Amino acid sequence: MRITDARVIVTCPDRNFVTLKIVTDEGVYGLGDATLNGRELAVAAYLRDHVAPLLIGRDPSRIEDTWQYLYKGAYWRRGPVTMTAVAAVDTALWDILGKVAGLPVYRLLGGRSRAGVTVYGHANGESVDDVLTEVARYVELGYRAVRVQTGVPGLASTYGVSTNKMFYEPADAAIPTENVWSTERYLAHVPSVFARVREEFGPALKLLHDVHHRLTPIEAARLGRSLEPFALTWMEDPVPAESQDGFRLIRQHTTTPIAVGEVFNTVWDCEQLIREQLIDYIRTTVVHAGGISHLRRIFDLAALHHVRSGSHGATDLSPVCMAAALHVDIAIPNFGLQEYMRHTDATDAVFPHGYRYADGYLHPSEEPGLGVDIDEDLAAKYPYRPASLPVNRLEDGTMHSW
Ligand code: EZ4
Ligand code: CO
Repeated sequence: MRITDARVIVTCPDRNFVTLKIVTDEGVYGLGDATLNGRELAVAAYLRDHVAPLLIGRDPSRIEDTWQYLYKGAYWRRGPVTMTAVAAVDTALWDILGKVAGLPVYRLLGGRSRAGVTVYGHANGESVDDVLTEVARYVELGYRAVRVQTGVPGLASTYGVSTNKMFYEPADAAIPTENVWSTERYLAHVPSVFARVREEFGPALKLLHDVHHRLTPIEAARLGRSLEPFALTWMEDPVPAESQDGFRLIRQHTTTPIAVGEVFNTVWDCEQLIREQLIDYIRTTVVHAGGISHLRRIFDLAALHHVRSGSHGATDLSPVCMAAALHVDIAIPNFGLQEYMRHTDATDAVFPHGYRYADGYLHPSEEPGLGVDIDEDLAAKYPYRPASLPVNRLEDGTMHSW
């Protein structure tokens, strides 16, 4: 079997997605998600101009060799654009392998390790009362884990608080929206939110919170300590993670578990964090961390050091990524949680898929391969629309992490 075509499909059914479709001479094809929020066309060009020509004529069953060829062969290693492109190829090749074998991909990864993939949803609201209503809605839907974000008194808008409750979409304008941030106001507010949520919902519900890289290590240590009475499952992205040493300081001060990694691209971004047990959950995912092959390598390293998976699963990761993530999640020994933000009806129509939600769990498709498709005619009806993630400034105008 040989690869005859590698097409890049850019579509915007309510938001932008980039998809790689690898076609073979036997008619079998595979899909890979290549969406990098706000930088979609960079990955599309990387794939179209630099990767697709190298795939033509290759044997699609040589998944590891193709990964190494694209990673080592480019000379320029790592980085979100490169690794998202490599991920798309890898994911599509696993899809093809599954279809050829007649097996869902998770069975090629060693088979089922659990009954279902525990997912968490996003409860968010301007006020604490609003967020309690949202948490209740997720509990009613059967969720066992909920991420809680609220507005901060004195700040006009806050990360993670949306108007459309089921489809949080931060990339809201072609030129980035500007937000204002105050660490002082935030730190003074968050513990009271979790006190109320715990009081209402009791001890069994898993609660999570995303700090979105906005604190320094000692500020994050203070937040973690102040949240200890409310027993969070994790505090996410407490500090920008370019400096892995920062996590050691947080660790010295708090038992609140730490999750990080949605912007990581390779095992090298987290190997110190994992090896030194500075984190509890690693949030790398298929699309941004080199595909199924590389993600499994990260999770295997994590398993040696008591670190569990917690893959990113926001709306900007397409149903192709979600399908692939679920095959990994169901198979690995050290699965923790999977983020699950629902896609809109338009997105689901462009990407028909066999995975399904029931009672707090997602279940991967039992179809051969990933169990997800793309309707190319429908995709063509939704042309690309420029959309950027917001930026963040402190109250005095200083640029800050968003
Ligand atoms: O801001 O996916 O945990 N989830 C998140 C996301 C990210 C977006 C960025 O594209 O932090 O909502
Ligand atoms: Co996050």
